[in-house]
Amino acid sequence: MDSTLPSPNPTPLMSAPMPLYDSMLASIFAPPPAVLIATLLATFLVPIFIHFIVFRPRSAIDLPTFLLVGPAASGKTSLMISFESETGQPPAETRTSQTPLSLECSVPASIASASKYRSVNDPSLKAHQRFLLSDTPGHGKLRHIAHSSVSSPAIRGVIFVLDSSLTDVREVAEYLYDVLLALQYSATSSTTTQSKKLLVACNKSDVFTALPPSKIQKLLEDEITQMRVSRSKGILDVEDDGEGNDEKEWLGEGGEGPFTFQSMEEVGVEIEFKGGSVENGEWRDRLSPWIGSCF
Ligand SMILES: Nc1nc2c(ncn2[C@@H]2O[C@H](COP(=O)(O)OP(=O)(O)OP(=O)(O)O)[C@@H](O)[C@H]2O)c(=O)[nH]1
Ligand SMILES: [Mg+2]
Repeated sequence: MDSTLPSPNPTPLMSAPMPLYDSMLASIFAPPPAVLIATLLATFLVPIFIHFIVFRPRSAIDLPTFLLVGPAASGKTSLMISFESETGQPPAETRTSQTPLSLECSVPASIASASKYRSVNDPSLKAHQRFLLSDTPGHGKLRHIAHSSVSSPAIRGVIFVLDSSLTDVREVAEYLYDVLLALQYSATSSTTTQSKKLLVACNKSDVFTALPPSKIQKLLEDEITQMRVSRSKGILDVEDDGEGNDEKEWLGEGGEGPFTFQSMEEVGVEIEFKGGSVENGEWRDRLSPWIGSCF
């Protein structure tokens, strides 16, 4: 019978939740200005923020880099600018470089070595493989800029630009010797088996005194053979500590025979020679296959 009796005081029980409910409704339909502003900001800014996180463009720093080195006035800056230009034509004029400069360039993705495993119908083959072409000053006093970058792991390949007239073989050979030594050291101390790539670009082939790349290669090999002996002798005289420190300065595998660029493959450095002229707009076509082979 007790269950049928009305509750002694039902009103407080029913009306207790009402103020809370009302206040919630009131705050939803008439929020304080601070909450309104915060909500509006979040609504507009969060999607924009997510968009930039997800679709962030690849920064230039992530791109593989090809380094241009070589003696002063050999045509490094001209080559870089002509490669980047749509027509492949040389710049009107250049000045002696004093600071490094990089330009973003590209080659058709279809010539990148990794593309040989793709189907011919793969749409990604129509895209372009982007990379940075990085110019360095060739003046003797500024060569430390190039030397500090040559063995960097970020460098995908090194392009040594020389003037095909080869008026001073010794000067060119000395610079090349240092570049080769840095690449050899980097290849032999690296944990990966991937070899270092060097292209010797024999520029200014349009000039009538220009020598063919095969002749330049032979002259440089002969010069480096002599330098290798004299440099190793100098080191032995200065620091003959009997611990074989000269090995670090010896180019290529041990052995007293003549130096050849081919022999550098044994120490993990692959070298190729190519001739061409910025003036005739030839380098884009001649360099692209080699650059593609480095990917
Ligand atoms: N005839 C001819 N001249 C060229 C060629 N390439 C470059 N030159 C000229 O060579 C000169 C030097 O070119 P740069 O590109 O400034 O040489 P660089 O190697 O950058 O020189 P540094 O900045 O001093 O290291 C310029 O007057 C160019 O016009 C070429 O293929 N043929
Ligand atoms: Mg320059």
